[in-house]
Amino acid sequence: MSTTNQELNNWIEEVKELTQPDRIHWCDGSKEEYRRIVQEMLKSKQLYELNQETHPNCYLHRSDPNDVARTEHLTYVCTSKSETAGPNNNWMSPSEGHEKVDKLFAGCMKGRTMYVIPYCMGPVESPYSRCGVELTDSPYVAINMHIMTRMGNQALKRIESEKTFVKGLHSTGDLSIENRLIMHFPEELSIKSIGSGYGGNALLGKKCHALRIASYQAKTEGWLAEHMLILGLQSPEGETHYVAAAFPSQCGKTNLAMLIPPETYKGWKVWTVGDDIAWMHLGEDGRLFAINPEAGYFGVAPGTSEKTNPNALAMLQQDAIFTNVAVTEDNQPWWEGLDEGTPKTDWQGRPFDPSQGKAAQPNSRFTVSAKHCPSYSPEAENPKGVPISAIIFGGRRPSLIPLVYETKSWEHSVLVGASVASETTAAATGKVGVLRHDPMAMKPFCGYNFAEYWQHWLSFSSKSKNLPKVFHVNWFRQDEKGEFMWPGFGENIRVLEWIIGRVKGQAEAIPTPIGYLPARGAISTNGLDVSNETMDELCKVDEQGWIGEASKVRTYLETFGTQLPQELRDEQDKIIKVTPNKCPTH
Ligand code: SAT
Ligand code: MN
Repeated sequence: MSTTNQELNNWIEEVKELTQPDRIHWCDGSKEEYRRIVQEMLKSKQLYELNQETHPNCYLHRSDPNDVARTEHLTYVCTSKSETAGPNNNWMSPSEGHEKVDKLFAGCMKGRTMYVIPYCMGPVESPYSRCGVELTDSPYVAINMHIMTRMGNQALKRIESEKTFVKGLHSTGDLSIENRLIMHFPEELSIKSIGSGYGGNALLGKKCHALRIASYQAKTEGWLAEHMLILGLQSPEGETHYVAAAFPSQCGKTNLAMLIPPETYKGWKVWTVGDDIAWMHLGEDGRLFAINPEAGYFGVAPGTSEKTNPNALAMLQQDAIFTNVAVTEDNQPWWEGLDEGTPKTDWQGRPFDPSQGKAAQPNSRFTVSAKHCPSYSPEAENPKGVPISAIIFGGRRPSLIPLVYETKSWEHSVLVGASVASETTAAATGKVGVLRHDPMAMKPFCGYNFAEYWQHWLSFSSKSKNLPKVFHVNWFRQDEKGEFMWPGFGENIRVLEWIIGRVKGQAEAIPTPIGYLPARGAISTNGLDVSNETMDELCKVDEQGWIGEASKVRTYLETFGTQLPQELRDEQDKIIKVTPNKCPTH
């Protein structure tokens, strides 16, 4: 097969010469193709069949044990000037980047098949969607891209008429960390990734394209590419408000996006538009409209249960790929947090022995089509996107940060987004549980200098008077005993209700220096085992604590030097006169 797009043909020829694959397979995106690749992978033991009675069409993939998460220290943004990438990215010049990575690509596909995967991020009919082509020697990537994107013929057709696409070259290489590099060339709209088969490093449509490359494009074109879930909250009166929320990886985006209201919230319903990425454009009326560029979920398995996310459990009963989970005696997928079953084999295929660690890898994942989610919103297919009433930022913060507060202005919102910090998780290699700055939950994903990114966010207030209200939430506050103070999960709808109440000008709030906090009783605790004292504690401002927090944030922001937008300093000074560098950084 080939295409009428000469640029694509030429590029494939170049890559063929460099990587020397034995065969080339053009993906058409059909169900038959998916089944064929699965069959081949079963034969070569890259996939294992799970219990087909309980989990029809579900398969297990086991990664190389040193390839189970994103490797941020091997991820680069290669731009002609280092300032473009900024202190928030690892930088290399494009010429050095190509040279280093091409050496690793030389001959790497010998004996392998190269899959050509044309894909479209977003509904194929949407003017906001963007296409790419991933060339990969990984059949695991091919079947995951089948689920995660609109791919094959439909995408190729759009590429042929649109004539532009992001070029993504991927190979698992030898899977060794020494020979792993994830390189982005935003100025050339291209990606080169080698040495890892893991989701965020290898499914190039996701973080590499839809966040790093897209954020760079979004800046020049006047829109936003964000690490945000999108949900619709429908009230008993039938009114639906859409909300976009940014939390770092493994902080519950998927659970919030698929929330099922508790008994006390009869008549309420959450619709899932997306669980990880939002592309937002200003509409004619000045509202922000969001599309989910993805077509599936690549979610964290551990902790997913009947209590935390029953919708996810339901959608994982069929047609799912599980990566690095454990299996039970009767061959069902298993992970820590599930109420039923016991693991017989751990994620590395060994008989489960608790002394060797957890049964499922802490960053084990599922891949499943968005359409299988019982709360999937038909609006996810709307080419115009959904209008966003509220944006929420959040992170894992055991202390200080209240359950929820609303910002005072758009400028303050950008400061609050830029100030997001969170404890690290197993989604990236490195130590877990360390507090790190993660502005807008984009630290690992912003394809250019954060200082310019904040400037870009600030610019929206001059373009529209109809922007969403902005909030910060924290589901993870702990008491002195280390117990979570807020029940979270389905009960988070109480906070969403207050947020939408604020949007409608109905819910009560108290102005404080850090923003508007819920008035006493404004968040319903009806039917909840949370005392008034706990609610007071969750919704109070600890002034001394905030002075320390602001000081740490300022020290971090000042690392961006003269490029840091003055508005952010001014906003902080409005809250408290901050002296940076007095406190040690996080
Ligand atoms: O990077 S992944 O997309 O694989 C998962 C995550 O960290 O959100
Ligand atoms: Mn994510």
